[in-house]
Amino acid sequence: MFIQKNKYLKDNQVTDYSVYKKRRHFIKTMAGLGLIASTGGIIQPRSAHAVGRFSTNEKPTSFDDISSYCNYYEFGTAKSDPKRNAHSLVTSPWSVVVEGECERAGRYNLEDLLKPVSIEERNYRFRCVEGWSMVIPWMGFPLATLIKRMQPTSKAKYVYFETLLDSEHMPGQRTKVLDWPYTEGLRMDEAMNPLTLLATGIYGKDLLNQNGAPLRLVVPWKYGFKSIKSIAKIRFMAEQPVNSWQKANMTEYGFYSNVNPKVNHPRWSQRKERRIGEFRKRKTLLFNGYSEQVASLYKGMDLKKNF
Ligand SMILES: Nc1nc2c(c(=O)[nH]1)N[C@H]1C(S)=C(S)[C@@H](COP(=O)(O)O)O[C@H]1N2
Ligand SMILES: [Mo]
Repeated sequence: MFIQKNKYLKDNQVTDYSVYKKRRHFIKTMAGLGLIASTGGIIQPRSAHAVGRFSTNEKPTSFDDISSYCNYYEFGTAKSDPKRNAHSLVTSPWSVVVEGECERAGRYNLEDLLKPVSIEERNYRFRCVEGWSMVIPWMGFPLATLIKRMQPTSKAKYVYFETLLDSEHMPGQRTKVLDWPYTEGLRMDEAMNPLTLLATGIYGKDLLNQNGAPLRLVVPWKYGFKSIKSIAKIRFMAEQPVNSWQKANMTEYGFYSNVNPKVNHPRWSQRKERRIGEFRKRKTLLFNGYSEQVASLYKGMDLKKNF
């Protein structure tokens, strides 16, 4: 049972996990009957709205799987390592440095960064480059909200992200598996797309450290490694940044990393995926099923070259 609520939710948006599950069932039933409009009590219009507008109604992966089967190399390279090791990460106090091509550069306390935003709930498909996928009920807010507030200049064409550099509390950083800190980047129009979230929670609960507390990126049409965890720095840039996995292996990992069943990884196919908790593989969908929202971003681009 998860009684700890997401700190960044307003009180009237809070539910615990058991209520959450009942509510989801109720929302689905009501939506099915066309009765969603006039419900009271714990059902938030916001949730119903979010479910309709951005969320998949596929069954969410269990909280246990989402928080046990992780990739967070700062805490080890095995899927089970982050859950075991990430307790050493200190997430409070937390601040985010904003720098580069913007008018509002500075160091922001997380509380100040989140105070004016409205946290939403969105079930997104999450597809890893290694061939597995999940459906995750994220809590978060659009990255676009933060970007607008920082007032990027006309030179800002890309947004770059960095995780904390702290080998004392991130034991994986004492090894050389990646060039630390972990970095990522998006083109400005990708960053501004309404699907792109900064997440603060999962299943109505604060993010656990292994899932990227206290603040992480979620880009649902891209492979999982683009969704950088525990963000400590955001930089507005004129040039395209290099991300950690590109740096590690340029031939295997690109800047765009859009989910695409027709563009294989050099060492394995990307045509199918295994949803965690299921046995039979599913066919992978172009842009992870989000074509309607994002295909226009890549019009005229060769997605085989820009992998
Ligand atoms: N800082 C940091 N962010 C990271 C990673 C990492 O190793 N370090 N791994 C990435 C990869 S490869 C994936 S698949 C997702 C996994 O997110 P999850 O463990 O919350 O499912 O996080 C991404 N973000
Ligand atoms: Mo990944």
